[in-house]
Amino acid sequence: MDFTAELKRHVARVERGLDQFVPRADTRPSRLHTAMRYSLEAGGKRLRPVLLVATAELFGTRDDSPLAAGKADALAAAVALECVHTYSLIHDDLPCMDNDDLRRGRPTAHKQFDEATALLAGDALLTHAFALLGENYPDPLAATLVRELANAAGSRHLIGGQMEDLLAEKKSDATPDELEFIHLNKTAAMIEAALVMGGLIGQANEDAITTLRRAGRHLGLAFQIVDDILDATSDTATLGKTAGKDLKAGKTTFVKLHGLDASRRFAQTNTQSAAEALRTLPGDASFLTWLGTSLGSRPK
Ligand code: GRG
Repeated sequence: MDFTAELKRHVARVERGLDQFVPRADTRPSRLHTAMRYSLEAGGKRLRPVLLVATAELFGTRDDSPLAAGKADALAAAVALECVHTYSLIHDDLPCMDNDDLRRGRPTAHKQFDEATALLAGDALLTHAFALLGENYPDPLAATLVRELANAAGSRHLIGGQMEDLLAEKKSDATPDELEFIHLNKTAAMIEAALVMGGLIGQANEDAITTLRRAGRHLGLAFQIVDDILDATSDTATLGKTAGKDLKAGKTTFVKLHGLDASRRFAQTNTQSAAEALRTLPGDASFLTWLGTSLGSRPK
């Protein structure tokens, strides 16, 4: 399989889905819908939605697959996940949080529009995600997907991870346990949700869902460790967001706690654990494994 071509196919499909499932910019109030699309369309790797559709395909949901009969299409859920992810980025960049000027290579939403519009665009993307799940999936699948996404994005995971991150930033000396909580929840939970939601849409059995959870958690941890490494070693132009910010702020990261070499080893170990879990799934998980592995050497 040509994995790079496969990745391009998935990304192109996700981009079309974003256009299809998000209200047009001229929908009233146009300023709000323009801001929502501004942040969504700024690019981004589309990692989470690609993981979701690729996992669903692993269980036979591809439109032209003979296995697809009776299975739901994964695209609306992939868009929902990217909407939640983009909301979290918009809010993370606000002056009351990370106060950043650059995201996905463009001025952040509050710089391009204003703080109130950015706040509302984030709120609207978050809300829209759940409308998409409710509108595009039959019961009981819709309820299961809503529960999975709400849990991953909620106070015990994404938002909880962000809260502990803000608290840890103030004291500049987070413990390894606090750092693990932050990474598992702020980053890994949404990556875990990508794999699990894909599996749910593909009607994966309970054992497979448990395996997807484990793989997602390891992938998420590896992804965050590499994010910390890139913050310390890359530059703003390549990343499309401010580089060196964590170090400058004295923030505790994997790199600060363990050093670059150990961080690289830690990322590799987690990638391998994810690959081992994926190998036990029915079907050909080689694309997912390749994608997970390539995240370790990603430039941004
Ligand atoms: C405001 C509730 C709330 C949460 C914010 C996403 C987030 C939590 C903070 C952003 C800062 C950060 C380093 C988060 C860790 C997860 C991460 C690396 C997000 C960036 O994801 P990418 O690299 O971004 O997939 P793109 O732009 O490629 O989609």
